[in-house]
Amino acid sequence: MDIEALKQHEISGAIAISAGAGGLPRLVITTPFSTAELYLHGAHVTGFQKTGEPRLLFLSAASQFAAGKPIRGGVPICFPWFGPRVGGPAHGFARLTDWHLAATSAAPDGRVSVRLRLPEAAGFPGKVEYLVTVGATLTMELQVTNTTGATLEFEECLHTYFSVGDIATVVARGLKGLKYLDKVGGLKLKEETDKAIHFTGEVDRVYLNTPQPVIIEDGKLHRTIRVEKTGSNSTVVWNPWVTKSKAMADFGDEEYHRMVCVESGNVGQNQVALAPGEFSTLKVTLSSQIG
Ligand code: TA6
Repeated sequence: MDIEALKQHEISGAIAISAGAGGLPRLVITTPFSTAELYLHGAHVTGFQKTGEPRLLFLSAASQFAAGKPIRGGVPICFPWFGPRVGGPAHGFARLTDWHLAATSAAPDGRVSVRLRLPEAAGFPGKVEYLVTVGATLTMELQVTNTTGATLEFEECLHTYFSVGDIATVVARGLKGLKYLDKVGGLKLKEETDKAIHFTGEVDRVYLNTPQPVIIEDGKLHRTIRVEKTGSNSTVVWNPWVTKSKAMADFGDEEYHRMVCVESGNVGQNQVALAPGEFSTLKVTLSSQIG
C-alpha cells in the first residue's frame, strides 16, 4: 500500500500517516485529550492513551506486524466469525486484511475520526465499514450492511486488550447473574455468581445476552475503565495465564500479568442475522479515570 498516496488523508496536527512496524501503513492520531495509533492492516487500533494516564491498550512486545498475521494486542476485529473455523483463520479474515482508508476528519471539539472499509476482495458479501473516533474516550463502530438479496449471518467481536498494572489487582464487574460458556471448563454453560471477577488463573468466558457495560478496576494503577457498548449481546473475558502465554509465539511468557481482554460483540447464539437491506452497528466506547 503506497504511503504517499495515503498522505492525502493526513490532517495537520491531528493525523500523520507513515510506515509503522513491519513497514505497514500506520496512522498516528493526536487530539487535545489523547493520542492513538491505527494500522490499516486489520483496521487495527494498536494504541490509545489519554493525556496524563498510562496507555489504555495492551500491545505485546512480541507481536508480529506482517501480511497474513494478526497483530497481538490493541483491538483486533474478529469478523465474520469468532474463534476457530475449519478451513479459515481463527477469528475470521478481517484482522488479516488491509482495509481501505475511506475518510478522516477533525471536529471543532478536537475529536478525530477515521472511517475504513473492508475491501470486497476480502470475500464478505455485504458492505463493512469501521468508524474510529478518538477524543477523551475511544469509540469504535463496526457497521455491516446486507447488500445482498438473502439473509446475511455473521459473528463479530472487538477483541480489546487492556493494559493493566498487575492482573492480581484487577477485577471485572457488571456480569453477575449472566450465563456464560466457560472455555476453560470444557465449554460448560455456567452462571456468573460473583459481583467482581478476579483473575487467579486462565479465564476464557463467553457471556451471553449481555448488553450492559463492564467495569475494569485496576488496583495497581488506581484506574477504573468503563467498557460501554450498543449493538452487542456478547462479552468475552480472557486472560491466557502462564501456560497459554508460553504457547503463543507472539506473546511474552510473562505478559499475562499486564493485560486483560474484555471483548464486545455478537458471538455464538448471539450471532447477527441481517435481512436484505438491513444494517447493524456494533459500537464500543472506552473511557477511564485515575483515582
Ligand atoms: O477471546 C478469547 C479467545 O477466543 C481465546 O480463546 C484465545 O484464542 C484468544 O481469543 C486469542 O485468539 P487469537 O486467535 O488472537 O490467538
